[in-house]
Amino acid sequence: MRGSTTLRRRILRREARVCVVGQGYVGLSVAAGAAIAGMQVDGVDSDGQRVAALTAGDNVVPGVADATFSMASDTGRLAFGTDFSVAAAADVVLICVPTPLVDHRPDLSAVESAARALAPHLRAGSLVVLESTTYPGTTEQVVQPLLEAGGRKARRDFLLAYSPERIDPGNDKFGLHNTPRVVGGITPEATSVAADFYAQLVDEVVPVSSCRAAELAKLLENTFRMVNIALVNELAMLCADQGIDTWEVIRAAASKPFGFMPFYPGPGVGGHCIPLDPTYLTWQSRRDTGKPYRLVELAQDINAQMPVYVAGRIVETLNANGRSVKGASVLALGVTYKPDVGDIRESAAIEVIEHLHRKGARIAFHDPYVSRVESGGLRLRRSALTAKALAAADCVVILTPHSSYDLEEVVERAQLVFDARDATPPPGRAKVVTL
Ligand code: SAJ
Repeated sequence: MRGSTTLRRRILRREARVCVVGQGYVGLSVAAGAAIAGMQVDGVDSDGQRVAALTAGDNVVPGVADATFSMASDTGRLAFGTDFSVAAAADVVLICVPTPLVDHRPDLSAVESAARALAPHLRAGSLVVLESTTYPGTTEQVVQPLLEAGGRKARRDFLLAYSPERIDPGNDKFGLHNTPRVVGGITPEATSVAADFYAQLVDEVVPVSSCRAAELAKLLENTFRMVNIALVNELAMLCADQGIDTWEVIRAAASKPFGFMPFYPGPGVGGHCIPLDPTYLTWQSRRDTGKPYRLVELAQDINAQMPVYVAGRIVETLNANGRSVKGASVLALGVTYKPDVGDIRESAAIEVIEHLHRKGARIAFHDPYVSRVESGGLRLRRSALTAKALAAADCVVILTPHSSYDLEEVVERAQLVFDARDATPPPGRAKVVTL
């Protein structure tokens, strides 16, 4: 590309100006990282309220540590706006917008509108990187043509690459700088310049030969998790049929110091990554090859049935203790998608209590992060977690074991406990049934 030497030099000297489109936890994290690394950064977002708050120094983005945000703000090199024309001054443009599923199909509308908005402003001699999680082929087949509609041509006028985000909100062990970055470009030069850019932000860069390899690597990471969770979820069903303690089996298998990685059963798979990313893979495989990705689709089916299965086990537990689920008082502890994260997206715990509600149970819930649940006919306000409430419930159900819970106290006070996460302490488990 014309100007690539100048671009690379500006990047290596950290004089490059960076434009980050999308100021969610992914975009703001990388914008903050670039500012802290010494570069001038413009964070662009279509949400004017979010832009105003960030400009005022308020960290309104869950998943970005306040310390990181204030450190970046204090550099004076981080500005926010809604105007895409700032891209005209940018050496590096990062696209970090959401890629949700709509009716189980990838929705790239945010990526497409970002690319369309950037196209007229794209500067000759710049680098564009897509970070949003997506299916193989998106960068070259969707983003590149939209960017070129502004008159600039990829390879000649701008370089284009893909680098998947690996930001894990709330993870205080791995952050932007110490999580290796996979980078793949439309040309070796694009890969190399993009790798130079990320090398200014992270300790380790992992270059690959193409955008598609990088796009697929991200999907493999999270599909790997989803499939292995399904493996142990189905194991839990088999163990229950045979009276074997699933958790004991997994702990025993995990004693193997090589060739094994433990996963644990539960009410199902929630969150903003694991339930969604594999669908990008299965959808693209069917669309582009006509072939199903059978293992992944089967694993998704297994995980999808866990909320109903867990609700069924709770019904059996009530029944075994002389209670019909109809009219039974059930106190659910933890409704977020995983412990110690205040996020209910795709939460399997909420699906479990919806099923119990439909079977006639009288549901109450507690969760330190959630004050209301309004889903599937449920309209609930958080109940107080008191000794009285624990004792009064026909069954206390542990769905998401936040670390703030005193589960010994819960078991002590409750008449009956269903523990979907093997979270309760061993002694005194007489009235505890585990998944
Ligand atoms: N889950 C199980 N059993 C397990 C592990 C998870 O049932 O053994 C369930 C959780 O309860 C949750 C869902 O699966 O409902 C997803 O859990 P997760 O631990 O994968 O957490 P996420 O969704 O926050 O995944 C993110 C991902 N990070 C990014 O995509 C950048 C994932 O790649 C990380 O591995 C994961 O965080 C992590 O390790 O915390």
